[in-house]
Amino acid sequence: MATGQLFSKTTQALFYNYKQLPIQRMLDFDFLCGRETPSVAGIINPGSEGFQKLFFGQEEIAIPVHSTVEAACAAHPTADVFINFASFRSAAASSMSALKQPTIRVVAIIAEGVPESDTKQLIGFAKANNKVVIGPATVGGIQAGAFKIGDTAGTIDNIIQCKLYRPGSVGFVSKSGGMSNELYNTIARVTDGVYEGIAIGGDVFPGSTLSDHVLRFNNIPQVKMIVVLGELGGRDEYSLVEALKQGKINKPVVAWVSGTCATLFKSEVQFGHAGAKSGGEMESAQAKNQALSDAGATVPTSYEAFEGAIKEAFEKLVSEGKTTPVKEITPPQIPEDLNTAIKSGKVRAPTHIISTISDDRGEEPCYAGVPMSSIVEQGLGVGDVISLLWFKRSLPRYCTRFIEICTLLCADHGPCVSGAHNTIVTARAGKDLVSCLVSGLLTIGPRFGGAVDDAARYFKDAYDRGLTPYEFVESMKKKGIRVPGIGHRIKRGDNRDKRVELLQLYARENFPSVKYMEYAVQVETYTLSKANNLVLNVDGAIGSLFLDLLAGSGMFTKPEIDEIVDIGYLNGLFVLARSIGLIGHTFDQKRLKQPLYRHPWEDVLYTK
Ligand code: Q5B
Repeated sequence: MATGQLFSKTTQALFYNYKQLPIQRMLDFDFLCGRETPSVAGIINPGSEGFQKLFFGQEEIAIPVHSTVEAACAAHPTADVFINFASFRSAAASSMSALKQPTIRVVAIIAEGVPESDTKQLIGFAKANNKVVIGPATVGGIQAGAFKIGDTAGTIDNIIQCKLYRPGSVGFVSKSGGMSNELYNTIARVTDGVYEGIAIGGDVFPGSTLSDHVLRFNNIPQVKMIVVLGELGGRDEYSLVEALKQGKINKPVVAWVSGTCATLFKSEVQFGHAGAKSGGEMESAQAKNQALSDAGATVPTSYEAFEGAIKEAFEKLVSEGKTTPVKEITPPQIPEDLNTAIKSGKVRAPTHIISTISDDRGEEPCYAGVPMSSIVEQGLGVGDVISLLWFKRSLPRYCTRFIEICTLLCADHGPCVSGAHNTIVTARAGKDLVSCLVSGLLTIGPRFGGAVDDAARYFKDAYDRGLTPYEFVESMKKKGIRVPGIGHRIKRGDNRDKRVELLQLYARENFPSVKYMEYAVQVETYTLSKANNLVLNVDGAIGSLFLDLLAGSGMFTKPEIDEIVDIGYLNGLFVLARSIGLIGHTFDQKRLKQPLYRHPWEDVLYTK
């Protein structure tokens, strides 16, 4: 392993596998330490590229996302740490790719369960190429006040409590990541804090060992003493014993090997980590503690006495003038995330959208308060769903059936009508479904299919004001307005629109009152006396009958009816229904592989 510092205040990392929380925690730590550049230069998210927005202090920054390790390293040649959040399945392959990059110096592997044979290969490659592997099965490490790997040291509150926002003078290495949090706290209480802390991970074969890091700490001038937390199982601690015996470490070492309780069990016990299993006397915590003590490390009598031993060693250094405790500083306040602040009731924020018809936040979506499962269980249909989502209430079955009949009858009216024609031309131009659909829908308006609302408005106004059909039609004529809902290109007095007849029949049989429809029929009688094509058309039939539905069902107040007519809900019925046909025409043209449409010259009058 290279001697000395692994990280500095300008170290930047590439983060493999996008995980919002640990990256944000790294960036928050950066802010706390007063770093000028974010410690994450780029993210590698296999298969995707672009940017991820994250906070750097109060500002939002866009961190580039790359799809491969190679692309990320090429884009960020100064980022020399690779933080690997891949799963145990892909951690080895991606770590090897990173180690092979000339720009990468340190690789931290977070995943647990990486096959030991793969780890051995990584270790071999790293050693041969003078690179450092931390992990697998590690939380990572931290250089106080400079750089932090992923979730190391936990929450910002914990980091502040452990004073990790500025360097102290203790080098700390541990097998366990969880216990390293505990020790950061202990060290902060009884010394001037951690300079650097590394969790090597609990696997049988760690990428770098306790002694690797202790030897490194020994070469860092700012580190004045070293704290080691080992655990039972494996022989890693013995390389540290050797280094101590050989006099390679000249700074005070306070060490404890946890797992002394293993002797209380009758049989061999596997503790949390893969490597935490006493394979024999030599690998027991007792034997390793004894060996470390014999080699010159300060080893307390129990874990409880560990804190006291660290305190004593630090105070000795101070009293001997070998170190001066670092001056305390106040870290900056990290702006709280809006969501966290809202949850804790500290702030309130205005919403940007108001919605009253559906809610998908609970266990299942609700339409106007009715859960989806209840819609299915009650055997409700599309008419009921329209009634909930458009009118925000459950209408009686005869009403929802009427809505469904409107939908059935208006679903299509052949390829020659405006909407279908546009859709067909669009489909033949090779456009996608949505383009074909909207190109057809865009023709719906006052002349074609979109006269339902106006028909309702004018019929209601005329009827409510008590105008005779004659007065109504003639007043419209005077204003130069065609009566909406009257007239058709192919339907005639002697060739009525079957749809209109079916709707009228249904309403006469099911509605309590059809006064508006009867009025529309009287208007039709008058207009037919003027011209044979001025029939009550499908728009007029739906418009007048919906007025009867609104007024007769007893489900709407007068102001609510006025609002529905005023806003114009009813063209929605035609739009919804005709979408079915327009989608069908799109599929039809594509299925028939129809070529680009070109209108024939002969069908155009070219004139000046
Ligand atoms: N005249 C529908 O006109 C159409 C008159 C009128 C007074 C009227 C026309 C109209 C109102 C809008 C309306 C919905 C443009 C129609 C639909 C869906 C569809 C379509 C499909 C489907 C047809 C001839 C003479 C002129 C006009 C007069 C015409 N309408 N007078 N009130 N409403 N209606 N739209 O046949 O004296 O000669 O100048 O605008 O309700 O879109 O199947 O095709 O399902 O897809 O082109 O059913 O009625 O008649 O313009 O040659 O006029 O009648 O003033 O009088 P036409 P024009 P004059 S349903």
